[in-house]
Amino acid sequence: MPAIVVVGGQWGDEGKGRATDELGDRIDYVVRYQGGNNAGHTIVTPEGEKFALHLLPSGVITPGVVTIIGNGVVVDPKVLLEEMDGLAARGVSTDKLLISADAHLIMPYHRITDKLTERYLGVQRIGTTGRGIGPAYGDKIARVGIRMQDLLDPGILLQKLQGALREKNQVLVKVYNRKAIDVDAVCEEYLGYAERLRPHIADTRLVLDQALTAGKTVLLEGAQATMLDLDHGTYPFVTSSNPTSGGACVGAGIPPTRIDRVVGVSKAYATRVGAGPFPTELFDDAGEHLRKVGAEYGVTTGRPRRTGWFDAVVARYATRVNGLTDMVLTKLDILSGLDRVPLCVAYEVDGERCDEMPMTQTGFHHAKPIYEYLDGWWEDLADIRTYDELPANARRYVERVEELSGVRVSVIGVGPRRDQTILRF
Ligand code: 2SA
Ligand code: GDP
Ligand code: MG
Repeated sequence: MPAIVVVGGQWGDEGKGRATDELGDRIDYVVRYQGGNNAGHTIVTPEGEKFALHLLPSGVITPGVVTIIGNGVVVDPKVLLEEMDGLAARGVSTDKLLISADAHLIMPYHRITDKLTERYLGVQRIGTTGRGIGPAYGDKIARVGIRMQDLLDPGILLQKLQGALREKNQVLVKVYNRKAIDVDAVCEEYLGYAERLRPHIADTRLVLDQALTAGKTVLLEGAQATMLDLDHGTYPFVTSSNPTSGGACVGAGIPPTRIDRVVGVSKAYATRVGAGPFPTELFDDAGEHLRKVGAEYGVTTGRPRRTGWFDAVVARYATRVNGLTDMVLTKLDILSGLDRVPLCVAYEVDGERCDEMPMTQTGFHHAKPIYEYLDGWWEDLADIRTYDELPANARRYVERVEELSGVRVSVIGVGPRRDQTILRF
């Protein structure tokens, strides 16, 4: 039985949490494979109860689903425990949560460095969430990271902390004029978290192999998105992990031969939070309209999101880089009430038409959208549940998105609730 990847097709916040949750009753395991508590995944039940998840996989809301935090995730244990407690208070069990022994930890000095680096970058800042994500992945790559399994051995934890902080404390004091981090205090704090997390720590790649061999269905839930991918996104304005589908194999320890479907989630328009190029960005009333009607504010930081029209160049790129088999197109309801709906079909880069993603960062910075305009629709879509009931112009929009993106649109979102969904295939 298959493993399915759910990946963001744009710059994040496409509704991946919603797409994962909606598949909940057909899935046995949901795995987060990258990122950390920079993510904010929203789920709204048919009764209107809302959950905003940061570290826990979106399957946690569905009873019986085993949730896994994979080796590719960076875990802030304090935030994780708070999230688990918050769910418990609402009657949601996290007993079935497993955390990879190889997942790296976000340490207090990662959060401090994230904020300091952003401040020092000034106008060139990335616009991070300030959660310590980049510095934690930096330490992983530099081989001075601290992992979940290190929490199980106080001697090793102390030794690794001393090693990591020897150089970092010099930098904090001499470069940034800050206080040095107290090794013993951090060690004690993290050993406290270890007590509670110990029962959840596991060899998750073995668990997943056994599950797949036993015919279970595994969903690999991406955070952030294709255009924020460290290798394939708008570097350096990216996150420090690989949300694209290849990252799912590495970050969960599942081989590519197990993956059967790759579902890309895209909004019917586009948003971005943080700095970096965004060719279809709107700076006028239309952009404000999308932000207001679409409630486009960061789930983790509350920052207003930048808004723009659907970008089919980005969509084609997402199809190609991730090997998408299906697209979930969310928030079609937000586009109701426009006379005409612009769709970016290509770019003009330095006077030339460009149908695919420009090769260089400079090219993408210079990209000007070439729009096609489709007739709009006025009907409220919130209560529509079948494709044929959609206004003809909304169907035309979906079919044009599909044609330009090169992947079938198999699910359409017409509202934030789980049931506000149109299944096409
Ligand atoms: P980081 O913190 O190092 O990962 O930031 C690097 C870039 O990645 C972007 N990023 C995100 N973009 C969209 N949504 C994210 N999650 C939150 C949400 C964001 C929020 O669901 O709304 O609340 O602000 C997310 N996480 C990281 C980030 O904006 C930087 O551009
Ligand atoms: P994620 O990070 O990709 O999981 O997405 P977020 O949760 O950050 O942002 C998506 C937002 O859109 C959330 O507030 C969702 O409740 C909401 N949402 C998802 N799908 C739809 C939809 O089809 N229509 C509307 N109106 N809202 C939606
Ligand atoms: Mg989000």
